[in-house]
Amino acid sequence: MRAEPQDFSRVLSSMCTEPHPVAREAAEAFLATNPGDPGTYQTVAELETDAVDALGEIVGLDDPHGYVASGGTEANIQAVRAARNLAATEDPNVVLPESAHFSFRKAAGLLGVELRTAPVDDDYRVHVDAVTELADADTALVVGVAGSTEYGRVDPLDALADVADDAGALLHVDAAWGGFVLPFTDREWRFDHVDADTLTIDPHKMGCAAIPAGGFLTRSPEVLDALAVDTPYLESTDQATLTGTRSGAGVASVVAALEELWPEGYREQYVRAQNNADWLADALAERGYDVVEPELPLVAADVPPTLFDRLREEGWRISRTGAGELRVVCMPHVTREMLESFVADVDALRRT
Ligand code: 0PR
Repeated sequence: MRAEPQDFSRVLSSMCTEPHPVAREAAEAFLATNPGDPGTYQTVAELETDAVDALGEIVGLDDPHGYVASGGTEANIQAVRAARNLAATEDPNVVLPESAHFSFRKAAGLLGVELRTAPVDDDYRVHVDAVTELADADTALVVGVAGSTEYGRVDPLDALADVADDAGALLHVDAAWGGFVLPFTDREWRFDHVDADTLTIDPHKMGCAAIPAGGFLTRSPEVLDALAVDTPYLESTDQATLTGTRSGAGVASVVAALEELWPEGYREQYVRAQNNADWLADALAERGYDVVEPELPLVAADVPPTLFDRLREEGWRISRTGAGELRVVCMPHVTREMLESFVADVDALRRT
């Protein structure tokens, strides 16, 4: 094979990043292990317990239950699946913000649940009144996003917990991207602030672990029980994960990254990313573009489509929001020098 792996020097669109060197090393060492078969691959199974405990500390859970999933999609599907399996209705629905990730649409299709989508307000947070109106006795799950894919916003999670409680539904918090930056802000998103039942937090995004490493966490063992199937020919008796054979590389890299970076390394990473996002937002605003205030390290700005296309032709990996804005995610590999060079290209290309 002669292909070069990804060059990150112009990647501004991704929610993934280069893994930390210790995470890369751990991933390589555990490439041939399968935490889906803990009776055989005992070391990686023990590492997964360590990973879940460490993620529990980040999300404010003393006694966490869960596992290292393949990513946010799997974790979100599992949240819907657990809620559906626990719901006492034949016709379950899930109420979620329109800003929720498209993985919930996959979950709904797979699991036969109805999705009820609530609009967001002027600041891209879900309208709690709309959620309240959509929820009823058949609601199995209410979803809130902590760090939304397009604008990095955090929904009013406490209010959503109340709505879920009134409807007899579970609350799921999707912190797939936000989970490793929110600890360093004053936002209330953790299990010890919010009465959430399940949560997604992806080490392969801001956590600097190797792909695939997602996190599915819950406060109650009943949720995992609701996901478990019997496994007659394995040493272990049941399995709650969605996939069978899984990546031991992902699991080991989570433990390595967290040992190395939690909390100080992640704090420094957050401060640098947020400063970069604020700098880019100011630079784009100074040039007359409408910019969405970056509350977390993610910038959206309304630049003309022709400029967007020219920047892509220059090799910048940038993406667009549903509304068509330029979207830049200030991941750890995104340096100030990269952004300066990007803004220099904006200046050069907007005049042509
Ligand atoms: N939840 C949130 C809030 C997410 O942002 C994402 C992924 C997921 C769940 C799903 O995670 P996995 O992909 O690990 O299953 N976020 C977007 C995505 O990759 C990020 C994105 C969007 C990246 C648009 C690039 C882009 O052009 O789907």
